Amino acid sequence: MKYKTSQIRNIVLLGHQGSGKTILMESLLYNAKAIERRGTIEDGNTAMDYTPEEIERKNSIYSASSPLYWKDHKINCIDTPGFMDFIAEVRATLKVVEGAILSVSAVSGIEVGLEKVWDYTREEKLASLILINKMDKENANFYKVYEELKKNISKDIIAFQIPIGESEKFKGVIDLIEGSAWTFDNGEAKRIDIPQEYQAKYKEYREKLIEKIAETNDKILEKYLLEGIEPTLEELKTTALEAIRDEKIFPIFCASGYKNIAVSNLLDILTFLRFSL
Ligand SMILES: Nc1nc2c(ncn2[C@@H]2O[C@H](COP(=O)(O)OP(=O)(O)OP(=O)(O)O)[C@@H](O)[C@H]2O)c(=O)[nH]1
Ligand SMILES: [Mg+2]
Repeated sequence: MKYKTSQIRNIVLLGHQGSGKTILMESLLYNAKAIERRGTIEDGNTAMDYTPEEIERKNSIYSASSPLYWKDHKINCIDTPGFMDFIAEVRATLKVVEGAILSVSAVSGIEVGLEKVWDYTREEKLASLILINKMDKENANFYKVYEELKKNISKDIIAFQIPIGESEKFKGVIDLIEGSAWTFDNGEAKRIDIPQEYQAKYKEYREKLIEKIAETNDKILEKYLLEGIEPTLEELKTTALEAIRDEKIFPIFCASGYKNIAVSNLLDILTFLRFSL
């Protein structure tokens, strides 16, 4: 199949060492049916860390890439090493992509490697999504990491999703724009009603998101603030897309690469995000 430019995405996975990029890539590849089984770092059989040195050291040394075919799109995705000694190589890859996913551990939060790649992506003016990853891990804390990111990285970071459960109870996400909730079975998304106990949180975070998106567009802001008219779903999506592209906002998503939870949503989001015009 031939892909038009509008169906192609070129993106890079960035983040501190051990923030889960290679394992996330494993789930992305699995969902896109590029591999039949998901490998692990411990077994040394991941698609991206395939060199003897990487298998031996149990971390990425080289950038590796693979296309992901998803819903009539071709997403070229580069997995990069987070280890500081190899960061020079990472910088070069930023020249050939249009967007970045910055992986942050839901347990460790901000680490020096994240601060580095954040600076690089700003220098390169790359549209950037932030993924609060490893949501299944003991002591994972989405809200703590989210607040920390807003305070110390950028006030323009804003949640597009909130998690359903955390650590061993992490089972899915609520999409704040669409107003939908999702749980996962072997990576496959199943739509559910927003659970009753999440209604208040959903409303609170959705309102913050709408406000933030509206602030990037005078026309929508005026309607929203002065006339109290909420933007339509279409307006929200278009305005969000432009704001992400212009680096006015940096959306937060959450997932567990290891358990393959909310990874297929990420693929959907990437097909939606036309980074370049
Ligand atoms: N619980 C849990 N563990 C994870 C997850 N993702 C990765 N891990 C573990 O965290 C460790 C590091 O994962 P990697 O995927 O190699 O991290 P990375 O960001 O590619 O690391 P570098 O390539 O060194 O920068 C491994 O032991 C993984 O099994 C996750 O979603 N949940
Ligand atoms: Mg890696």
